[in-house]
Amino acid sequence: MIRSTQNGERYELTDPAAMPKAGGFLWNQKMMIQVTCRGYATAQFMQPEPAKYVHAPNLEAKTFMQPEQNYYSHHPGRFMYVKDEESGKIWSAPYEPVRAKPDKYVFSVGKSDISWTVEKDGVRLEMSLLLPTEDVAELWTVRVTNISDRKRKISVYPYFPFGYMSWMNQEAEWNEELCGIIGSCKTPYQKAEDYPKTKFLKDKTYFLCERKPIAWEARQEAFEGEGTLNAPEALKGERLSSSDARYETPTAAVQYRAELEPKKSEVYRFLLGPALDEAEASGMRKEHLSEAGFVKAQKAYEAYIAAGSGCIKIETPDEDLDNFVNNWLPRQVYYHGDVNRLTTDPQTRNYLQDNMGMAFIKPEVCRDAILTAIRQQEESGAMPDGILLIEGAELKYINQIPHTDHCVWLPIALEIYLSETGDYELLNKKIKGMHGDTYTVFERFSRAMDWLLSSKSRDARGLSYIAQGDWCDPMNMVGPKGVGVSGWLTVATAYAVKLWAEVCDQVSDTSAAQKYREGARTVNESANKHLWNGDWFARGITDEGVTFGIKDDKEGRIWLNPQAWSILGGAASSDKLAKILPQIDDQLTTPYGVLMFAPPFTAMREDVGRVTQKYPGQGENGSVYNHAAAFYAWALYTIDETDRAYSCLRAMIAGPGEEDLRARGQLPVFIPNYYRGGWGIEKFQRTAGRSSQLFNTGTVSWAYRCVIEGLCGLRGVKEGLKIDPKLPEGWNEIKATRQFRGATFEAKIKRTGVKTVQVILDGQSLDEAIVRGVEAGKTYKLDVQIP
Ligand code: CEZ
Repeated sequence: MIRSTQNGERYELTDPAAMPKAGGFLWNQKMMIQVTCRGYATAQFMQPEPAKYVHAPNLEAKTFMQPEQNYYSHHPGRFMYVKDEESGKIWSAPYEPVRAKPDKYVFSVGKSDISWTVEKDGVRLEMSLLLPTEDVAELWTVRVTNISDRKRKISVYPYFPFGYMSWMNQEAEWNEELCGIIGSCKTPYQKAEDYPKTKFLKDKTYFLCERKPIAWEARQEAFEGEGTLNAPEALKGERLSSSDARYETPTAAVQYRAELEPKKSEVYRFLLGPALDEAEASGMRKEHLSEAGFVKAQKAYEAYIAAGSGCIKIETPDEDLDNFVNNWLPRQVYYHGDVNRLTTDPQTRNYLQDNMGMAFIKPEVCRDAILTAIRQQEESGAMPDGILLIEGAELKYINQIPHTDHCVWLPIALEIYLSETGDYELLNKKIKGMHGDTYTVFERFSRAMDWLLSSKSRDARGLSYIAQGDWCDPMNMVGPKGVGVSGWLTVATAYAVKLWAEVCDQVSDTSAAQKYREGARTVNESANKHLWNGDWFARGITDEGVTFGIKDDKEGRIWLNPQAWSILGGAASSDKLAKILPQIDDQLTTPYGVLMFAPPFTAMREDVGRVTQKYPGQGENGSVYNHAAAFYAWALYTIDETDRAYSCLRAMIAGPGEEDLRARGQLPVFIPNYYRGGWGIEKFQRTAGRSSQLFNTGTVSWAYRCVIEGLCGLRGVKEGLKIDPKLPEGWNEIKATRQFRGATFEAKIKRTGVKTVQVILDGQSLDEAIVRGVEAGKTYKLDVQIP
C-alpha cells in the first residue's frame, strides 16, 4: 500500500482509497499548498495576509488552517479528465472526481515535488506539481502516454475549478494573448476605510496553457451542465463550448485532442496562480511556462528545500525512523521557521518554538526571531500574545485572548540557540523595544523571568495565574476572574527560570543565577504543596478554588503537561517520579502515542472552558496531541528514561505496519498536530489514531531536538559538543553524522560493557565526553561506547 523510495526521500501510496485524506505539502516564502492523493488541494498565499486564488464553490469563512479538513466532490482540486474518443468512456486523474478504479495508481510525495502516475484502459497519465521559489504559482506538467498496442484517439481535459471568487464581482474568460483562462473578482469588503487595502490585492486567477487547447469552459455551470462531476455534460460533446462566466461561478477547463500511436506521448504544461493584472500573469507566463522554465524552477526549488535539510543523518536499526529523520522531520522544522505558518502575527509561543527548531537548520533565522520577539516585550517585562511580523499586522484570532505563558518560551528557545551556536555575545546586544525602552538581551530576558516570578503573575500561594489560557489555547474559563491558576504554568515557570539561571552561570553572573535558581525552588515548593495529588500533579485550580486534573475527576483526570514539565522544572522528586511515570503508562499511553489527558471530556465543564467542548479525543480534548507528547519525550530524555522516551517519540511517526497506517490515514512525511484519542473507549475506538493531517505544529522542533540531543546525544554546550547517546533497549549500534558549528562529526555509537560514555576522537580517548574547541570545516571521527 505504501513504500519509500530512494532512501526515504519519497513516499508512494498505491491505492487512492486506502487513506483518502493522505497528502503532501509544498511551500515557499509566499505560498503553501496541501494536496491529497485524490487530487483535492488547499492553497494559500500571502498578500500580505493569507489569501486564496482558488476558492470553494460556496461562500467560505476566513480562518486559520483546520485539522481533518472535509473534502467533498466540489472541493477545490486539480484534475485531469480523459475521454476515449472511440468508446466515449471517461475517467479522471488522480482519482477524483470520477473515482474510476485505476489499473495502476501511484501517488508520490517528494520533498520538492508531488506527482502521480495513473493508468487506466491502456492510457497512462502522469501529473506533477512544482512550485517556483520566489513566485506564487503552481507549475503543472501532464504527460499522456498510450500504453496499449493500438492507436488511440483521446481527449484530455485539465479541470482546475476557480470556485466562488466573490459575492461582489466575479467573471472568467479565455484570454487569447495569455493562452489561458483568466478569472477576475473583487475581494469583498464593506468598510470604506478598507478600500485602499483592497486596491492592490491579486484579484485575478490565471490558468495558463503552454499549448493552445482546441476548446475551453470558463463557466462552472457550462462544464457540469445537467451532468455531475463524474460525468460532466460538457464532456459528452465533441468539443467544450468555449464559454465565459459573467457573475457566474468561474472555472478553468480546457480540451486537447491527441491521436497517439502505441508508446507515444504528449506533454502539456500549465501555470495556475493569482495576479494583480494581466501584465503580471503575462510576466509569469514568460518566466515559467516552458520546458526550460520548469527545469529552472525545479532546480532552484530543490536547492531551496535542500537548504533546510538539517544537521543530522542517522543509521539505526529502524529504517523507517531513519527515513523520517533524514528527510522529512528537518523539512517540516524548516517549513515552520521559514514561513511562520503563513501568518503575519504568529502566537508568541509558536513563533519562539518554530524558530528554536531553526537553530538546527539556519541558526541566524532563530537569532533574528529571538530579537524580533524580545523587541516587542511589554514595559512590564511580559510578552504579548502574538508577534507582529510586518508593518500594519494586527493580533487576530486566538491572539486577542489573554494567555499568560508567553515568557516561558524565551529561555527555552534561547537555550537551544546558544547550545547550537555558542553565540553568548548575543546577550550583550542592546535592543530598543517597540515601546521605546532600551535594554540588553540579557536584561530583557531577566525582566521576562522577573515578570513570571512576580506577584503580577503568581498568587499568594506562589501559583501562576492562567487568565484565559496557557499553552492550552482553549482552556479559557479556569481563570477569567484573575484568580484561577495553571498547574502546568507553575511548573513551567520553574523550568524557564531554571534554564535562565543556567545561562546566567555561563556568563558568570552568579548572583543572578542564584536568584533565579532560588525562584525556581520556591515555585516548585508551591507546586508540591498545592498541586500534588498523591500520584500526579493537578492541571490547575479554578477561579472558584476547585482543583482539577485529579483522581476524583471522571473526565480530564490526569494531564500530561504538568507531569512532563514537573520533570523539566524539577518539581518532581525521584519518589514522585516513581509514582507519576506508571500512571502515565497506564492512563495515557496508547498505540498511537501518549495522550494529552484522559479521559476526554464529553460535556462542557464551565470552570475549565472551551477545551471541554471540543469533540472527545479530537484536538486538545484528549487526543495524542503531539506537541504535548514531544515535551514529555524530551523530559524523559533529561532523566534517562530512554525506552519510554523513544516509544513516545516513535509513536509520532505513522507506520510502518499497514494496520497502523490505515488507522492514522497519513503518510509518514510529516508529524500532524494530533492523532485522535479515545483509545479503549468503545464509542471512540473506531477513530482512535486518526491523523489531523495538519502539519502546523510546535511538535517538530522538540521532536528534532529529541533525536539530535536525546537519542543520538550529540548536544551543544558552551565549550563544544557533548556526547551522551541514549539508545532504546534492543539497539546495540547506530551511526550518526552531525553538522555542528560548521564542523562534521561522524559518530559510531556502540553499546559495550563500559560504565560511562567513552569517546575516542580520531583514535585518541577523551577524558570527558566533550569535544572542545570545535573547528569549522573539520571532520571529526568519533567512536563512542555507551553502557
Ligand atoms: O492551536 C495550537 C496553538 O497554535 O494549540 C496549541 C497551542 O499551544 C498552540 O500555540 C495547544 O492549545 O484555538 C483552538 O482551539 C485551536 O485548537 C488551537 O488551539 C490550536 C490549533 O491546533 C492550531 O491549528
